[in-house]
Amino acid sequence: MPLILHIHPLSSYCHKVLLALYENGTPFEPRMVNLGDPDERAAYLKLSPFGKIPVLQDESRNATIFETSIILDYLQQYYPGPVTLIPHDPDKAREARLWDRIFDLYIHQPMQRVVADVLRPEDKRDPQNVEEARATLRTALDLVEKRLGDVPHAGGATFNIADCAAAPALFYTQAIEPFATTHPRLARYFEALLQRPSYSRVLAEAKPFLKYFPLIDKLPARFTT
Ligand SMILES: N[C@@H](CCC(=O)N[C@@H](CS)C(=O)NCC(=O)O)C(=O)O
Repeated sequence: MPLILHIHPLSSYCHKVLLALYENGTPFEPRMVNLGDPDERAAYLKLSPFGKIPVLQDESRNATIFETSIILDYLQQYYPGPVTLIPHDPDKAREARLWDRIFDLYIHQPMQRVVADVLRPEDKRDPQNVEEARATLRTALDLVEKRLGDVPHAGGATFNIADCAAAPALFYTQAIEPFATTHPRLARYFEALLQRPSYSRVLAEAKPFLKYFPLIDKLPARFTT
């Protein structure tokens, strides 16, 4: 029974898990979720209590896992591959998890707050929320820029969970707080992530859907043309 991953190809949190699966060549069946369809949404809420994607289903173990960091933890425990997503050494593991949290909470989430605001009707927009999200993003980008002076990967010496979190968060952040010239180490790090076959594949699969990203005109043209 293969693993099933409920996803949408445009979803940045889905990219985080896809990256881990592709890095390790883990077999799985992708299942597209359309949260805009009321029936599909109602069925999906039984799997994912907050209605978020992705969700991993492992029928062979009767397990349904949500929250991307926990999905990666699960994959490492039950479906390990050549890439160790979370280091076995406890101190290194804590470091990798810390940077996974920094990317999710202080880059990915504020990036999504800004995008969500663009999607709202004009009279429901919240400029203060957007400015606060942007400020958090800028603080986090500066922090990662400093951090990358010491280590080749955000969470340690080799590719790990923090890199899975970083790639999709940084991809969409380019449309909000472009960092290519202001944060040279971060830009080099992001370029290195783009060179990985796993991430090229994720982006190639997302490309036909990018036209639905509301800030597509703010992404560098090389990703959209
Ligand atoms: N903390 C969650 C975040 C997942 C998340 O926000 N997914 C987005 C797609 S990128 C989603 O499902 N959004 C739909 C919604 O919030 O209704 C995780 O790490 O899995």
